[in-house]
Amino acid sequence: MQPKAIIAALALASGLAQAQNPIIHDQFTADPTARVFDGRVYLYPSHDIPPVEKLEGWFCMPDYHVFSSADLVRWTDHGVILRQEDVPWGDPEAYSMWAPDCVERGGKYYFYFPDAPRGQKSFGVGVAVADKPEGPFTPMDKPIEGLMGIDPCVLVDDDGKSYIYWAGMGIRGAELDSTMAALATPPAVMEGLPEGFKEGPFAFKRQGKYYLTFPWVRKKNGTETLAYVMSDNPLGPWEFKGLIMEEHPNGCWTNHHSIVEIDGQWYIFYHRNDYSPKFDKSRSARIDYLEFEPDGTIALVKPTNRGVGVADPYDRLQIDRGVSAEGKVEYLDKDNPFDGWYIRLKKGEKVEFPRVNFGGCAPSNMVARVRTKEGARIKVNGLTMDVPKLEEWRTLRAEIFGRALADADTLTVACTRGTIDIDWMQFFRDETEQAGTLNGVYFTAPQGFFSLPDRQGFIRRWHVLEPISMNIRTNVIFTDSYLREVFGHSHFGGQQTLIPTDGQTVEVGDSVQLAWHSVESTGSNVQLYRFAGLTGRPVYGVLFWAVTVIDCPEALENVRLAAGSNSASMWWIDGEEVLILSGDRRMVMDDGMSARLTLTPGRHTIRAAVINGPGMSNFCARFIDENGAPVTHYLICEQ
Ligand code: FUB
Repeated sequence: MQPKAIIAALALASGLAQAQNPIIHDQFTADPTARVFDGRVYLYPSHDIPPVEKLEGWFCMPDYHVFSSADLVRWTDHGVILRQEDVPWGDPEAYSMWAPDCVERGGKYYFYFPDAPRGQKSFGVGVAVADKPEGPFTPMDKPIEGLMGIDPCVLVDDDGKSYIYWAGMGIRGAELDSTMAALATPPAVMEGLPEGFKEGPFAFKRQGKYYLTFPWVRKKNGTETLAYVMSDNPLGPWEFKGLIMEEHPNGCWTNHHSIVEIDGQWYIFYHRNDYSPKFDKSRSARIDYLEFEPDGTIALVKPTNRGVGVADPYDRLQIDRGVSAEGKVEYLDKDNPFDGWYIRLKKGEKVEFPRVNFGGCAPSNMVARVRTKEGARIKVNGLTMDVPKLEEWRTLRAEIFGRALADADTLTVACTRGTIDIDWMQFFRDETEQAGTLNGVYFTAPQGFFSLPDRQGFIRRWHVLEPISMNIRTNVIFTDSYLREVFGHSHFGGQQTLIPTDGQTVEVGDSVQLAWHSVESTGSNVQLYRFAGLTGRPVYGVLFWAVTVIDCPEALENVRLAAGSNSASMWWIDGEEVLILSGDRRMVMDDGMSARLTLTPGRHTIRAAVINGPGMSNFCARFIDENGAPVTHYLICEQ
């Protein structure tokens, strides 16, 4: 089935998109430590800001925010939880609040953070405590004694013991005492790690094995990979196992990560300088899936822009974050990377956006922010959107039909003509349609006893019977004789005489009860396909009956009934056949016309039968005069 795309300009207000990579869109977020507390994921990153003068070209980190998410897709910023000015022992102007961690123990949340002690050129690690994961956190008066270094990470073991790891002349570790703020054992260099610069330790336990993971510069003049060692003991000795992630392809020197299991799936949180391509000390947190091999080793993670989680297509999908072998991804505005990206697709290229959930509902509209110099055509899971030439970015809407997307879990956008830039896409379902009411976008309830033909003379008020199911696979069978036979067959009592009321039912075939609905179509074409969907009936292989009554205050002389339908139809006035539209038809206004008619003053019944196999059923009907002008001086009434 080929849908028809209607394109109209829309002015949509800009809003926050869902979080593909990077996951936080309005600030830099480095060194992301993720923890799960009470089923919710909390993210404790550090916060890069553009460097103050004395730190030009270096890290500049004044405070910490905490973020949380229930689905790894939408993130809530709970605001600042600790500022450098709040740390009693810290230099309030050092901007040295590097990679933190947070763990829960006995109902308290312990936040570990590096900072520069006042008057010293080194780093200490402080602890701030809260009753809730999002704070408020109160920093302790002094840093952890005997610990000099950065990037603290705490492992709370199954036996209740806790261990702290940090970076300072290699990776070190020690047991914490029960206060969670003092070392219970002397710091020890972790043995068994590879040569080369290392920092940012993150330790976790899985299936009885300890994993110590860390950023590692494996090559001379290289940048950081993520690597790991394993052990049977929390403080080693360790055995080197290999890489978790290779160097960033864009040259970002640091990487820093955390690894967490959420509902049985493992994830890696890490960073890259997505929003700061020219300065790699302004970084952004990302997430990807992480898998273990059967022997417990970690499979190499290839960073993606798509990230993790299931996206809601009824919210904006940053289609440029999809997977594309050929499409070129560019910043929307090179001077303002926080504006995000777009993807350029040439004819024959495509982008796939995996893990979308339409919830089994067929969207009725597709909206895309696009630009194309010469005009282009895209196919979205086979649904066509023709885009006219647009020099500037525009938001376009295309009406879509059918259920092609309802069960899709990957959105595939392919360019089949021209070249197109796509920023985002969003789908809309007609909420009233979902609710199954006929008082919505395509139909409203008729108001009062009378309605008028519209300005073009179209009759919008009808009683429509829920469609009768027919086993029709093709519309080529709709010859005049076929139609006369099918429409002449008695499907229900009063087929040619009944003027129904809203909700009245008729019995069709063997005990199938179908209801009549009184509707006012919101457009001049009566969208029977939508009507069928809204009434919960089949939309293909269907026979519709429609009736309306007109009241002529004076005679309508030499008028013609002009109708169009998808697919074939037959029309009667006061029980007399006046028009047949046979064959496999598309709906075109005035597609067929009756002979000249004169309608006497008073009431007349117009009845239509529309039959369709695999197409989108609809019809339109009006009276026109001898010059083809619409006839409008009559009333359409309830009975
Ligand atoms: O964010 C500042 C430092 O950069 C971190 O502490 C290191 O791990 C590196 O990511």
